[in-house]
Amino acid sequence: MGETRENTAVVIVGAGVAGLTLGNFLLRSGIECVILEKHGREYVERRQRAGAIDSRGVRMFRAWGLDGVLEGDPIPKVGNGYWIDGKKLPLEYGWDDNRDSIFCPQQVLVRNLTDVFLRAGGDLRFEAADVSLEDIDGARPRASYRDSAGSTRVVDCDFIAGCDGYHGVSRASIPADALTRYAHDYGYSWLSVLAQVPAEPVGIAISSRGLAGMIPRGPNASRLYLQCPVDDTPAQWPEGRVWEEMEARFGASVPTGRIIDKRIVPLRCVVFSPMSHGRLYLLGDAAHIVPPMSAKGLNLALHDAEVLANAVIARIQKDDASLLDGYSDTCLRHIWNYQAFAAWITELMHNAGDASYEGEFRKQIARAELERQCTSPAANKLFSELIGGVN
Ligand code: RFL
Repeated sequence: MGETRENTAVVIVGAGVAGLTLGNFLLRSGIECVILEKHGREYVERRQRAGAIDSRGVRMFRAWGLDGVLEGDPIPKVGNGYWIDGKKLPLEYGWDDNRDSIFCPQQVLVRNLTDVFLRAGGDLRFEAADVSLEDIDGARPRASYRDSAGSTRVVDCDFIAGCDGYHGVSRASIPADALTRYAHDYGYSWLSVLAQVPAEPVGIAISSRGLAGMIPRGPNASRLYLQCPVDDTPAQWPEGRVWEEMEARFGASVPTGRIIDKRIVPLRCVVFSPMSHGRLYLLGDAAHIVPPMSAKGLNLALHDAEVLANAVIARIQKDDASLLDGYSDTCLRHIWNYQAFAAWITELMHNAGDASYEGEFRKQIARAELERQCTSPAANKLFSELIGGVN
């Protein structure tokens, strides 16, 4: 098979939320880019994961004239509830008063971003196999891959955006000694379940059996979360056990439905620093992981995409490299801020329930803090602003 050689300004590896958002921002700004995605379109658009776009993310899409990407498969406007030991918390101050944040299933956002990008003439190549990045330290790095016909293609560019998630090739292309990995494991996992059932009740249950959550992902789809030991496997959670445990932790009846996916997600924080090397820039899960309790992973990916888009635009259109030079520092400041929030809320919600991990003393502290959050307007303001991403 032959080899095709091409040129572009930016190669984006990965058509997830970070890659597609960046691609759309660049395309709207007249900057050429090619997105390389290893999976097929159908697979990418069906992957159900996150569902909450925080206030900052919603305002960002509005500012770029792209708020239409948040529409589709509407989820009824629902307020979150919180249960402790089977009793619903009487919230004197609501936790969801960050007005702009919305529920938007990740696959809806990905589908819409893909449509908008392709309609605007964007170059998005699915089923790009064996992507490899070369000369990332040089003036003209390149990405090579095999297309679906088996031909090798090489794309030379000015910059590469590594948006290919935690297990992608981008970060692995950086010499290991050039990156520092900061990580923390919480010592427990979530069984994450996707079920064909409307979310009812909606919210988080704190119980001595462990945390549970039920969050809408569409009119007839929900994500269920059940805290479990790190060495649990999905096979240890047959359907009947999932529904029984949900009811026991919520202390309320939960409608049952078909379970379509079950996986164990360890709760951990990871940050790689710096987030760039030569002309390769890391975005989203390729550079950091936050525990799902914080619902910030997707939102951090959106932030990275906007920071890099503005930096590349300044570099190409105004010959100003300062934003690109500061890309890693700018993102890391925001990421550590969100990591601080993620650590706080993860420990608060889990310590208040099953004391077997952190002990009774931490449990009582967490319960006192929860009560303060529910009854103190000052504490609640802090919480709302953090969860709304207003900081
Ligand atoms: P993505 O979305 O994983 O996209 C990466 C893309 O790169 C492709 N890829 C490659 N392409 C080419 N060559 C390669 N070698 C490649 N390797 C991979 C992949 O196919 C994919 O298309 O990463 P991105 O863009 O950084 O976005 C990150 C978010 O997806 C992630 O942080 C969130 O889903 C995390 N997350 C949540 N975040 C929130 O903000 N709110 C939530 O409520 C929330 N819930 C969740 C979550 C993650 C979950 N899982 C699966 C761990 C719930 C769950 C269950």
